[in-house]
Amino acid sequence: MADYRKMWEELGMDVELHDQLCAVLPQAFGDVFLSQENRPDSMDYYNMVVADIHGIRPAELIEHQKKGGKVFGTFCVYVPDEIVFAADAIATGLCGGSQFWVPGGEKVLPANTCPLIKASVGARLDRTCPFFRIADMFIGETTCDGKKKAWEILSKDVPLHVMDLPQMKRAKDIKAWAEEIETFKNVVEEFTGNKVTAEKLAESIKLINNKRKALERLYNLRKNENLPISGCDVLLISQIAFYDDPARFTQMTNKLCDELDQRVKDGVSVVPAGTKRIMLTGTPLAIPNWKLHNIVETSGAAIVCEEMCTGTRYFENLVDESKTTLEDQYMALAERYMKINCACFTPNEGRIDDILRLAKEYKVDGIIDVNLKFCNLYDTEGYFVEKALKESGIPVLGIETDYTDSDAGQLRTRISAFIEMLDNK
Ligand code: BJ8
Repeated sequence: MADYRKMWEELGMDVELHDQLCAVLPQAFGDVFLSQENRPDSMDYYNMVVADIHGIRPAELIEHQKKGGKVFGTFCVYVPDEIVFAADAIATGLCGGSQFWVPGGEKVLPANTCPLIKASVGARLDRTCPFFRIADMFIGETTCDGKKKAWEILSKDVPLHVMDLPQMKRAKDIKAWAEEIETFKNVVEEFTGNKVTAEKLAESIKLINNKRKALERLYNLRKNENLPISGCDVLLISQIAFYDDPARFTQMTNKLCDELDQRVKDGVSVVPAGTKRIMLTGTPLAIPNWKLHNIVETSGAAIVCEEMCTGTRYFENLVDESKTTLEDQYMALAERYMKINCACFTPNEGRIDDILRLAKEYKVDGIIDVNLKFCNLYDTEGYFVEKALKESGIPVLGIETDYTDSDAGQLRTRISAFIEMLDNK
């Protein structure tokens, strides 16, 4: 990692505590990613981004701020980045995926809060993540109860706007979300001093749609029998998508896909023929949470799809680009975002349909239903997920985990037994 100490100090970070994180990340990254064989050459870009994760992109964001631009930090795939970019601002994902930040969150939150929320709050309050220092405004949403209450705590420390997400999908809810998007636009305009015009919004809708298309192209390549890229690498790319510059990310991901297209033509696979194909479904895997992918892919199976917010929920469905007035664009955005099927909605049958559809499209042999500890929403919905999969004859393993490594051995045992059962089917 290059020396960014001065930048971190100027951000008011606890640099000594942060050093402890910097000391372990390269090792973890090397163990999970660099040890893989036959990786595509184009992964070099993503390796570089992660190697300097707290340096390169933060420095770009600070440059943007020096020119008078604003940075908005987000925590959920329902928050429309399009509005932010249309105001010449930058949106960056902020979800915490490391145990390193959890104790900081536990200072103010109940211990039985999900690790994603604890890590996100801890990263801000302990001042150990540059992204959480740089963001001028945080954007929360009314998804789960834990997040709603966490916003109240974070808002004492940083400007924070909460978007009121409906929890049903009737016509009036979609209309309400379109109105909420308009309110968000007003907040962003006021905060940045920049006007969001229909032309600007049309441009940013294209920008983000192009990112979605690149990710979809990448995912489609995983549908091949010969798997051109590992699940670990795709997870990393999905995680980077949340904070990299969208135009550059799109370009680099399309470049990677060109290489993968060639691999498919040449019949190159990163796993031996007959390797069992696993799909993950459930709660998001925020960076640097690589635990499950690493366990599955070092236990003899391959992950070919993630029905997660760090996965298909992030990129499926495009925003209609044909609208030319702001009113129509808010509605087009609302319609696209309300197609995401998060467990905070009731009912949420669309997610079950998605899982069954994806299982077919990616020709999966088995599914692991992943729940982050204390996420009541996904845990409860797991009942329907597992029931539907059993009825469809798709083997499923339900697991609950957190960000610690304390359950890694036990998870490896259970996942290995699951893969062995698939191998013997
Ligand atoms: S759209 S999954 S990003 S809310 S895991 S914090 S739900 S207790 S992250 Fe999420 Fe948006 Fe839904 Fe996706 Fe709460 Fe559950 Fe924790 Fe969660």
